[in-house]
Amino acid sequence: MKTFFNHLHTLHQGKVEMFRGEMVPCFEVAARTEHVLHELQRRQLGTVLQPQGFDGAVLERVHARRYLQFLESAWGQWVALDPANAQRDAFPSVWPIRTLRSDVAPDNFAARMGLFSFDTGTPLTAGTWAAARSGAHCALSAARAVLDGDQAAFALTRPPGHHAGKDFFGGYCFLNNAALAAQYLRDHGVERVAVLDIDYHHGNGTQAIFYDRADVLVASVHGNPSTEYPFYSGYADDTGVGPGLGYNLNLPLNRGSGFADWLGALNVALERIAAFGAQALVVSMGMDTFEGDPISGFKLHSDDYLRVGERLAKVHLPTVLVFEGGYAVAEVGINAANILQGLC
Ligand code: Q9C
Ligand code: ZN
Repeated sequence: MKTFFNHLHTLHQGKVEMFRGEMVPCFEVAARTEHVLHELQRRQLGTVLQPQGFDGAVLERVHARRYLQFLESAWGQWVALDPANAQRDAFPSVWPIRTLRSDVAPDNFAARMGLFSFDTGTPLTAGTWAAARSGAHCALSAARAVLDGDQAAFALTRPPGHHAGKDFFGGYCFLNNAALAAQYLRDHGVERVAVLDIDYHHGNGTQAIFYDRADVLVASVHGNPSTEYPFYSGYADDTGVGPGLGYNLNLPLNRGSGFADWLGALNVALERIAAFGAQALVVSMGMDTFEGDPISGFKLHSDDYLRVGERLAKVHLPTVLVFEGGYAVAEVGINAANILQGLC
């Protein structure tokens, strides 16, 4: 299987995120993808390639132009506020919640940062834009490989993507890699695309991007948002809107769930995807369902990921896999490689 590795991922290196009133070291670190790369190479699970280039217009198929322009210019504007900011990650500090205007983009940088974000856990750094754009190109390259006849392809990238919406970042995500891959498949002749999101956290960005559409089915198994991030999205009664009604399937499970319950939910998602008549599958492959994950609450074991890969193989659809979360750094390579090995 081809793996498109984001060779620029280290350009995104957050130092800290805010947690319970304190700045704590980032969980989303560069070593994550390096462990996965190392394990894939050790097991000889396929060819590692760099992404191809894509026109900027491809990103605009999912993201708003003014949001992309914001991301591209953000670091320079952050440093322009104060030269000392060059040593500090950029964070928002104010947001346009209900009753405030979110239709106008203020000139003030902090105000614009809040307009385009939803949490204080997602540092923006000097190389975030370059890393995120190259990561999007990995997902698009994987979609291209599948269009060209590969049965499966893997985008090994960070920062992750599934929390990023059309015009917002958050949850460590800036560009929605899985949504870009799904849209690219749609734009190149695949009529019905399914996105399966198996990250521990609900992929609120992906859900929102396709929420009013019947051509891309989004199905997700994740922690119950009543207690788990991102809290304001991912409930079972988020089912889609307008023409998209019935084309969004959320299968929340309570914190503490183990593999038997999780696999039951996965089977429900895959049955819905089969009934939909999907012609291609995009998997948001979060590995933070692992029992050892420091910020999550499911109890999957390393061997379980072999079974996950085997189950995905039985779907018999051309499949783009996109790396998402997974913060048990020492084990994330083994767990991700287990899915790919089970799939092959
Ligand atoms: N102190 C992904 O897995 N913060 N994003 C949780 C941790 C947000 C996870 C609190 C977690 C976002 C792609
Ligand atoms: Zn996650």
